[in-house]
Amino acid sequence: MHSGVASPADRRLSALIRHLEGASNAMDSDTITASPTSGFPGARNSVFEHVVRAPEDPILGVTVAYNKDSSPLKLNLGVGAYRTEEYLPIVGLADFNKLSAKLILGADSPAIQENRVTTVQCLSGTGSLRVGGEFLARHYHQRTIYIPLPTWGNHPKVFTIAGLSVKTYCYYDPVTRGLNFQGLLEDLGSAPSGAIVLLHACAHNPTGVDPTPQQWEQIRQLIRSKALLPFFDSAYQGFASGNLDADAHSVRLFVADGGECFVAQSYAKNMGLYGERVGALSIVCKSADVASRVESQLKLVIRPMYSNPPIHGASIVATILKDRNMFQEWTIELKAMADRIINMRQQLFDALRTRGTPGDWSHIIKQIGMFTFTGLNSEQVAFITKEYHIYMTSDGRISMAGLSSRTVPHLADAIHAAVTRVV
Ligand code: KET
Repeated sequence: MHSGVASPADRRLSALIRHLEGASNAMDSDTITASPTSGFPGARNSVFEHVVRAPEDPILGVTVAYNKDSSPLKLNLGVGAYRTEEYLPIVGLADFNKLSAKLILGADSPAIQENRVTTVQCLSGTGSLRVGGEFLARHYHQRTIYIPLPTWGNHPKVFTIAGLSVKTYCYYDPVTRGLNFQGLLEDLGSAPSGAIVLLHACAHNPTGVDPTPQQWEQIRQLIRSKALLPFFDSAYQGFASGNLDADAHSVRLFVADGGECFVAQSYAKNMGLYGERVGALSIVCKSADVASRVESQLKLVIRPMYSNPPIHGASIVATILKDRNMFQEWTIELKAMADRIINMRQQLFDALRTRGTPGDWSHIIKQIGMFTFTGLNSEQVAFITKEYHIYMTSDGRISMAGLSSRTVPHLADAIHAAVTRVV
């Protein structure tokens, strides 16, 4: 399997192989027990009450039926694979899905215990957003999604191609370099009832500006009072504060009120699995019955898009999430990464102060997550790239993860020159 020269990635994967071997035996022992649900006694019905149960896929559905059969005589001649275990189901690795829901919603989440969350393995964060978007375009009565201004540049493209109509809501105030909370409340307050709202779970990209817990609570109240549908993008869980639970606070706040929401998770950054394309889409519903019908329709979105997801990355994630020691080791590494980024912020801030660079640079240490939204304009960015060979997006966003103590002085020199020479 791993022939040729061993790259660092290959070596990392080889180190995991012994854990992966025998993983299938361990899979049965440590799963989340699903209590029978009586449905959530909410005031309103699910917004997906009308979703009908989709039939199983004519080919992959044969394997689903085969897997459920307990007869020792069973024989699967359905799918065109030399060995039937070669393909994952359309929704991905069951263990990975359960563990992913647990990671974002919390180990003791009533929504999980009540079986009203459906989680499907998708192609990293992007694929999770895309599948969620397309499901909404097909089955939800409101096809407008509000995304923050600014946001990750791929959001409008993903949701437009999925079939939604994209609008923006106020988020960032360039003057204060902080949250335009009033503008946000006004824009969401005047959104049509039922509209979808894209929220960055933590470490907002590109601004590094997150609402406070009190502001999140006000946002939640507004969203619920207007029956807006929250769609969380969680691409940086653990990367903002270094604590997985703290970084899931916003999502858990919304799930705790019993209402419905979507969550797209990515393991690209927090597990360094960029190239494995491993992520998950969870849809929290009002009842187990709705969740299972929603899942049946998610399969109809996925099957013609890419059929079923790859197995390797999800196996790595599941192996780490279910092993107490590996999980512990991972949380320690995450904390170290988050702390290193915070340390880089401090070093860059200090370096600019030492140089007497004009302007208030305190936002560098205030912002959260991987990125600093410097406030440099596109001309200054072009100048820095041309004269200093430092590359960043034209909106002035720099990835703090790419910085080291060795390169901070070079960047500080470049920023200093840009703000003093290019207006
Ligand atoms: N959401 C956000 C907010 C995000 O920043 C990214 C990636 C993704 C989703 C998708 O990540 P995936 O690799 O599909 O799990 N952002 C970085 C990389 C990229 O643009 O693809 C970035 O902003 O640089």
